[in-house]
Amino acid sequence: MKKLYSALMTAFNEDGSVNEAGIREMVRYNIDVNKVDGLYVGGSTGENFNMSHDQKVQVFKTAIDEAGDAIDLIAQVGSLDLNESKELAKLVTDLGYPKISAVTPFYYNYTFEQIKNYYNEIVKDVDNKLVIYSIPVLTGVSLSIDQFAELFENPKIIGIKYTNADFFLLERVRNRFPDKLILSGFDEMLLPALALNVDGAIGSTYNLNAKRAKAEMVAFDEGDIDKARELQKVSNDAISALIANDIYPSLKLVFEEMGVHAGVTKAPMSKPTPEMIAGAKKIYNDYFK
Ligand code: SI3
Repeated sequence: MKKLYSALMTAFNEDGSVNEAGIREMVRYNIDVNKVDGLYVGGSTGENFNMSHDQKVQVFKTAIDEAGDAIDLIAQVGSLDLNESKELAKLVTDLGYPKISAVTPFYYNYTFEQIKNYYNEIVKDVDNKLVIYSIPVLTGVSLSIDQFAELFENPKIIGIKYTNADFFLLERVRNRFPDKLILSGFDEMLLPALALNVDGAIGSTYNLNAKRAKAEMVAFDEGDIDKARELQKVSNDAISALIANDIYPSLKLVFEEMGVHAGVTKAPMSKPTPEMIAGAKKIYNDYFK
C-alpha cells in the first residue's frame, strides 16, 4: 500500500516563538485522527526557512517526542549553511528520526558538482538515509534524470520527494529507479502521480484532508478510477479554496475550526485577517466538517 505523509506545520506564537503545545496537537491529530503513515518535519509547510537554528532544533525535538515510533518520520535538514545541515542531520539521527531529507541548495545557482557535494556531505557522518527534496518551483533547481542517477550512486541517498508538475520526468524517474522511494509532493496532482506508480505522497493539505486522500489511494488500488477522480476533484476544490485564501495561514485557521490549536504563521508570512478567518470557516464548513 502506498504511504501518506502530512507535511507537519510549525505552530508559532504571535511573537514568532515556537508553540510546542500546538505542534504536539498537530502531531497527535495526524496520528490519532488522520492515521497518516508518516510526517515530513521541517519542510516548506513547516516554515523551516523562516526559522532560526534553535527553532529548528526545538521543532525536531518536539515532533519526535510526541510521535515516538508510532509512524515514519522524515526530518528535512537542508539549509544554505551546509554546516547547519550536517549538524541537524546528526541531531535528528541521534533523536531517532529514521530518515532525513534535504532541499536542493538554492539561490546561488549552484553547479551540479556543488549540489552533489552538498548531499554527500550531509550524509557522510550519519548512519541514516536521505530523500532528496526536489521542488523546482520554489528553488529554481531542476535535476535531470542523469543527475538523480549520479546522486543515487551514494547508497545512503534512497529517494526523492518529487514536488514537480513534470510528469514526463516523473515517469522516467520511476522507471529508471524502481527500487528508490519516490514520494509525490503536489497534493492536487496525487492521482496522476499514483498512475505513475509513486510510493506515496507528502503534502501540506493532508493535515486536513488525509482521509479523503487515503480513500482516493484505496480507490486507485482497487481500480475504481471514477471514484478516485471524484475524490481528487473534491480535494482540488478544497485545495483551490485554501490557495485562494493564503494556504499556510489558512491551513492553521481550518485546524483551529477543527479544535486543533495550530498557532499562527511566522512573518514574513501573513497574519490572519478577518476576511481570511471568514474564508477559513467557509472552507471548513464546505470540505472538512
Ligand atoms: O512541507 C513540505 O515540504 C511539503 O510537503 C511541501 C508540499 O509539496 C507542498 N508544497 C508547498 C510548496 O507548500 C504541497 O503540499 C502544496 O502545499 C500543495 O500541493 C498545495 O499546492
